[in-house]
Amino acid sequence: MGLLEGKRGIVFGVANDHSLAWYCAQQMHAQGAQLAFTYQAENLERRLRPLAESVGSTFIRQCDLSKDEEIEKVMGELGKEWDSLDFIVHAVAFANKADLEGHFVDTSREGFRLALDVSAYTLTAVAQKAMPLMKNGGSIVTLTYYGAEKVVPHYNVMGVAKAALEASVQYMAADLGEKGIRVNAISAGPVRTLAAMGIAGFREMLKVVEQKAPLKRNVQAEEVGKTALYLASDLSSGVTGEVIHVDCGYSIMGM
Ligand code: 0WE
Repeated sequence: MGLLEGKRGIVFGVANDHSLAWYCAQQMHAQGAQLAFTYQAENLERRLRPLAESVGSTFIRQCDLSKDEEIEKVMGELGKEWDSLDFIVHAVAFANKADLEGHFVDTSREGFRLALDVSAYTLTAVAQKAMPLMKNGGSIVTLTYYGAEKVVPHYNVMGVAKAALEASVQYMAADLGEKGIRVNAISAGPVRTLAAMGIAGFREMLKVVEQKAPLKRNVQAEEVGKTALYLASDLSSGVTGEVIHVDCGYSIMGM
């Protein structure tokens, strides 16, 4: 009997088979969950569709999370297929490449707005529009990064956005607790995904983690997926408003 038998969830943020969202989805599917997926832009459907179908999903929709109408439309359509929704995986972030290269202090108003809108506000937007479907309580899981807590060179406006996301997790957990909805974040160590590709010095970051982290290695995407499974399942029934570090212990070290 799977941990998510009879449960239904929607996953935002699968770009390809390296995506952390995809590792979450695989773990959840393996434990009996039924899954729905969305993709942000047309060119991403070609990648997502075969993955989603491989875990038996029939609900695959385009949804630009920066548009309220699109979120509402998708939730409306989901409500026609499913009478309730049990969990949400939010693995969505974006900042302009230029804002991840120079100094944070040089961030433009528009770059700041974009990063916070896509990387932080979308969690609230999705929860808001999903609320009518989450009739039996549920679990909302998002992904964050250490750059929210401490300065990571070049993470810049994304660090500020993740700080807003982590604060949103707490406020949402407080609001939604009475409905039996839990809201948590996983702070994942760096993983080679599309989002990490082309980031100057990413390889060096992986080496630093290997040296400094208590476990003396980098985190595996599957380990992030397993934590998402725990958070979506009844195993974590007493946990809400939390940021769980899945980083081989990196964040506990002072030096
Ligand atoms: O949250 C992230 C990455 C988020 C991200 C990545 C990109 C790359 C391509 C957001 N927006 C964009 N925009 C693009 O145009 N991570 C935790 C991975 C990451 O990104 C970094 C990191 C790490 C770790 C950027 C600088 C420094 C470290």
